[in-house]
Amino acid sequence: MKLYMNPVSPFSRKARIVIRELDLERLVEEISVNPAASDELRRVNPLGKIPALTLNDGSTLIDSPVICEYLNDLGGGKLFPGMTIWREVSGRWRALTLQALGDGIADAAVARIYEGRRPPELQSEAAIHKYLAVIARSLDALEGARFLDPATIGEIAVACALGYIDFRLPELAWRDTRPNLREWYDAFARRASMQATLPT
Ligand SMILES: N[C@@H](CCC(=O)N[C@@H](CS)C(=O)NCC(=O)O)C(=O)O
Repeated sequence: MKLYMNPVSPFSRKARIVIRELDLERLVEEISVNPAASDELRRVNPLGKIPALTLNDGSTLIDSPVICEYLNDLGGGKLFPGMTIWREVSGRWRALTLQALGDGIADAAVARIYEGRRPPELQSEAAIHKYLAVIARSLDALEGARFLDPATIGEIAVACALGYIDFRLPELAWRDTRPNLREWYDAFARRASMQATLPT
């Protein structure tokens, strides 16, 4: 299998963490691409986005939640809690909603960075303000969130979003006003899978 990714992309990082958490490294070749300039990526993913995972039968999976759930199934993981009569059903929806919140923060952070790369006369202050407001509101919500151990895809998605903000938007200084989130993230960031996938 080939994972089209980039070492800075928070969505790619989710898949790369799942691969490492479930010891799937020898099954997946990671191919670093620039999504803005890779014809090969556009051939496998018409959206031109990373991550994309090509399977050995020639098919392709796109969108990090889909790719991560496939990898979780392949590795027999528990990162996506199931819905059985034995298990608390809400566990699955909590994990998926936390993933959606983490991905939404990453979406807003990536959009803010892309906006800043446009020619100054085309940049929209209103758009940047909106992206930053989404990030701030969502981080405030996470300050009151309950994070689980063992972690799920929700915890992984939030950690990838925070790692991206640290890398690209350190001026947000999100730790200053969110001590609970800081304490959880700083411990989570010590995991081997997080250390092996630091944005570079
Ligand atoms: N919902 C997608 C988002 C993926 C995404 O936005 N990836 C960015 C890089 S971090 C990208 O490929 N951007 C290129 C573009 O939008 O043209 C996912 O979860 O995989």
